[in-house]
Amino acid sequence: MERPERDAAFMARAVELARSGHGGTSPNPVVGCVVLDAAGQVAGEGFHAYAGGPHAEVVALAQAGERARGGTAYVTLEPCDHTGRTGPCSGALLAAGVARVVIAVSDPNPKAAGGAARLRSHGVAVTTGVLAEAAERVNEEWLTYARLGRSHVTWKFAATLDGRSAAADGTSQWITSPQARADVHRMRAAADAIVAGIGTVLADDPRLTARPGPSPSEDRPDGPGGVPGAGAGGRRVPVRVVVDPDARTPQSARVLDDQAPTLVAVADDADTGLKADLLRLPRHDDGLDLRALLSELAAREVVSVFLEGGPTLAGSFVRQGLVDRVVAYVAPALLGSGRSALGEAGVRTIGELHRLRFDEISPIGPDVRLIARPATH
Ligand code: AOF
Ligand code: ZN
Repeated sequence: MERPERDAAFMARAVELARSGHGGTSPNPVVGCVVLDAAGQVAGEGFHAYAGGPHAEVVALAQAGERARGGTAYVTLEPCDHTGRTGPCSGALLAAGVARVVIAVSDPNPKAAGGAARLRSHGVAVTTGVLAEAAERVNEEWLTYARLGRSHVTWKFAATLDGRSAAADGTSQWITSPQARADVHRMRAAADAIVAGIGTVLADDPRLTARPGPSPSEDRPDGPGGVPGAGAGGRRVPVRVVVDPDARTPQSARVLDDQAPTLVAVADDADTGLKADLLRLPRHDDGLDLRALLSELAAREVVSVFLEGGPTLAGSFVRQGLVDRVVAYVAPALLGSGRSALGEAGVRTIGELHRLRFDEISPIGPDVRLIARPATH
């Protein structure tokens, strides 16, 4: 029997469970699952914690044991129907005797999809699309990667209330608070790649490494920095990517140290003797074809990109329509003249402005964190 309000409430819990896996599952999705017994009581909960680990459904079913028989499973992503790193969840749900499965979002991965159809063909009642928006949001990086075959891009910047990221003389230290910088580190550590432009590498010589906690003395203010270290659960260290069309990265740049892998993206006609892992890409406008960059990164299982460092590069990403999420840390301060957070973004007249939507507004210490997405997303 369908009960929309109850369904939404249990799916909301499954979305929360999925969120617990965030930052650890790449290149796999975040997935949450709640299993009810036949009487409608919660019998098991689970989430996917790391690629290669048990799927959310399997974790929740194990907890429920025999109580799953005749019960209902709520899953944020269509149960898989394949044997990849682990066995098919459709089969596990059938073996457990679950009578009904409620799904938020269909699986866009052609290798794994088909779980809903298999369950239905075995007489299980299947409801889809429940709380789809929230389940899309929690898994947005992976869904972008799986649907579009490119990495998902978060552009992060810190600025004053009047939108400046550096003073007129180029200094930019400590626009935002230590709390905001700690928050940036948490976000950065959850990404698979940290991307900066050659301008930032030449101006600031950042390490572009990520680690979980704040360490202001080692840190750069609002640009990348910090000491290396893996995030939770021994996950991969984010790969560092320098967008450097003309191969101007100095061999001595800190981004080329041995603390994390680094890719230097150069134009396919760039002439260079740089000893580094080079990624050759077509040119586009004044820079590189960034869509090609994101496809190449996706081929290397980079699901999520954290873009920082450089208004010029950020402008190119915006111009090429490749920013999926903007995270802005805004300090209650004014600079007036100074460098804008965003460079040339292809807007000639007001009708061409890039319209976004604010999705989250959170105070962080004395600052504000704004999360916005393109109005079309
Ligand atoms: C997950 N966790 O909880 C669910 C997934 O490589 P595998 O065998 O782990 O399979 C990965 C695919 O399984 C993944 O791309 C997605 O399509 C599907 N569902 N994956 O990692 C889960 N339910
Ligand atoms: Zn599965």
